[in-house]
Amino acid sequence: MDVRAAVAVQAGKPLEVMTVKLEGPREGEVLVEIKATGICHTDEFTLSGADPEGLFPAILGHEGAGVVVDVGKGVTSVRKGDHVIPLYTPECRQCPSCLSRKTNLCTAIRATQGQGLMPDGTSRFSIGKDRLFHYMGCSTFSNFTVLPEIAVAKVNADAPFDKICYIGCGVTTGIGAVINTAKVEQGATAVVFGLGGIGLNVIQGLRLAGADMIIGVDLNNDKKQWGEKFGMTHFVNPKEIDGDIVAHLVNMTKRGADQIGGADYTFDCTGSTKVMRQALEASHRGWGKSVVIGVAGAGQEIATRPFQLVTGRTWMGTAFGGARGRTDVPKIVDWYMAGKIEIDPMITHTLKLEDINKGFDLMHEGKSIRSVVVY
Ligand code: NAD
Ligand code: AHE
Ligand code: ZN
Repeated sequence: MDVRAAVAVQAGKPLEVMTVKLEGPREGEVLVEIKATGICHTDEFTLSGADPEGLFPAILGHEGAGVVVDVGKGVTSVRKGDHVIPLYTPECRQCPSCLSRKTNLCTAIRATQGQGLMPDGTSRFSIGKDRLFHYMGCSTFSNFTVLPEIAVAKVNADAPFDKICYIGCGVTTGIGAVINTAKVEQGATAVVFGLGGIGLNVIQGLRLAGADMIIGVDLNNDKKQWGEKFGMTHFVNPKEIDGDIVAHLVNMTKRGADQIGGADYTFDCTGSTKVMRQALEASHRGWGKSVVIGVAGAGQEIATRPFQLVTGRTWMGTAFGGARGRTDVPKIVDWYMAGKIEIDPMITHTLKLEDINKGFDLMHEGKSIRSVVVY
């Protein structure tokens, strides 16, 4: 069938909106009409050419919501008409990782997903004789896409597509990092570096978990009011303080008889390896946990003095907030429908597919939290 897609033709170049061919679902696959998709910083990361797994030409996008319009042979868990959210972290419930109960990183299809292909090693997208790569197993920058059955979460059909698409990455990643990965407790102190589409969801996750002191750090002063909307209690712009940001944060979080500072939990939501180090070192001696959420480009590495770890800090990371997609995503949609979490105010821009590059421009300019393309 003919579909409309924004194609990443080449690294560092704007997406090109065009008509491409999509083959129907094969065994174990579903065809989904994508109704809306968010634009995440990770799409920009891959488009920029910094992603070691980046392939071109490809159809990017991994934060979608839509309706199942056809199913391949053997599909049993969803049917035509179901509302679904594509999952870049699938949940097969059979691989050693799923069975371990220790991780959400299902390995059933990770190898082919990283090669931009469906599990049988082929692509469903093409232009003429040329194949187009899938992206993160989702390719939501197309009005129709094909996904493995294990990579869709069936969700409440009353939920609005243009809001719940954000649960396909940003919302789940931010809230999940707090609840599943860091396991933040009531009364905790926390620092969130980077108040964008992910960081603000970390902040609302911290509010949900009952954290007392929530410090937001961003180079952009406009983010202060954004953080405050979702529960941030203090804001720091590293460009506007005297001296080192780590010492500043340690000082702000001093408490107890010994007056040792450092946050119980810190989160990197920037993708800067320099910030990742600051986040670790701003966590509390003896028990601080620092969670890396941001993704960094090929060749970049993190560093710290081993002393930081010897003295009891834990450096950890999270993908998709540790969420098991088919199990947890429907619950997060229900939290949204029940008013337990907020999404609407974070969706600052709604665009047509033809204007998708404007969404990337707004992200670069620091003017958007989330831009959503509505088909
Ligand atoms: P975004 O562009 O919306 O927000 C990034 C924010 O960081 C901006 O507000 C920016 O001003 C701020 N920032 C940049 N450099 C900074 C610095 N040195 N100090 C303080 N603040 C700084 O991006 P996003 O969509 O929120 O994504 C954030 C990161 O998370 C990206 O690296 C993205 O690829 C990654 N991500 C990871 C996962 C995962 O599963 N681990 C999921 C989604 C996104
Ligand atoms: N391809 C990159 C890795 C990018 C990455 O870490 N992606 C996260 C999701 S970001 C969503 O916005 C993820 O899920 N990682 C786990 C995985 O299996 O990719 C690189 O550096 O190679
Ligand atoms: Zn994302």
